Amino acid sequence: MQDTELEALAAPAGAMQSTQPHKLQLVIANKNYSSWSMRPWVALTAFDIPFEEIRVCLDQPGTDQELARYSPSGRVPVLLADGHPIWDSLAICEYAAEQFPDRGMWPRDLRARATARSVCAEMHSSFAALRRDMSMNIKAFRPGRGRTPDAQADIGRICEIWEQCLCQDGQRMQRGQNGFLFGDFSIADAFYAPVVMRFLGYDVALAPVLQGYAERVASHPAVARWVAEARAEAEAIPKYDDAP
Ligand SMILES: N[C@@H](CCC(=O)N[C@@H](CS)C(=O)NCC(=O)O)C(=O)O
Repeated sequence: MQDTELEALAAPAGAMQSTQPHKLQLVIANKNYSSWSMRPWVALTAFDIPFEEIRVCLDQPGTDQELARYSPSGRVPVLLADGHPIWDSLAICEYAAEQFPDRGMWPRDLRARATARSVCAEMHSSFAALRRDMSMNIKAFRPGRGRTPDAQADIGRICEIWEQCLCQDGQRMQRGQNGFLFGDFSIADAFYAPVVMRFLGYDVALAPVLQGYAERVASHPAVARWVAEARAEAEAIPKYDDAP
């Protein structure tokens, strides 16, 4: 069998036909409140992937109809790739990483990449108490609020993940130099960026190594741009502003 035939067999289904889309549109919600929207927006922005932003303001009279125009699930974020919808934050990042393999959105090392996918999947499927009791609200400063036992347990688990990634044996120097979970900024850091905003906004006390990481994420140009644009948003949604 020829090498090219072997490569074709090894490639994920459909990969050989994949062509770069001409037009990427990312549909998001309010930057102040939408933690799910923040993740792929930060990832695409951090890796210089050009996209048009479509912002739908949550909790308005026409919101549901507007979301239904773009999103099969009625939720955002949605990436429209030449009009084809990808309606989940992790699926969007995976799609971008496949379409732009030269950008290094995932760690290069196989085991590190597997761990990065694991911590993203855990972020995606867990931490319900943190989401409920300490909702993201970039404009607000609410020291100490929302610290229910379940939210505190989620904070503990997130700190454990960060510590494991930042301080792993044999990787400490390499990762420490770059300062992100897997050395260079990756999708994993974009996934934890909304948690960083919560930790800063609710003034969660962190060990110095984790505080340093949180500050590095907050200072990353893509994150800083999202935050600046969130602060500039005019609309306020009482349902979210009055939340814990
Ligand atoms: N698992 C989804 C969750 C998306 C989600 O819950 N999005 C919220 C916005 S932050 C939403 O669209 N809410 C619509 C609404 O509440 O009407 C993802 O990762 O994209």
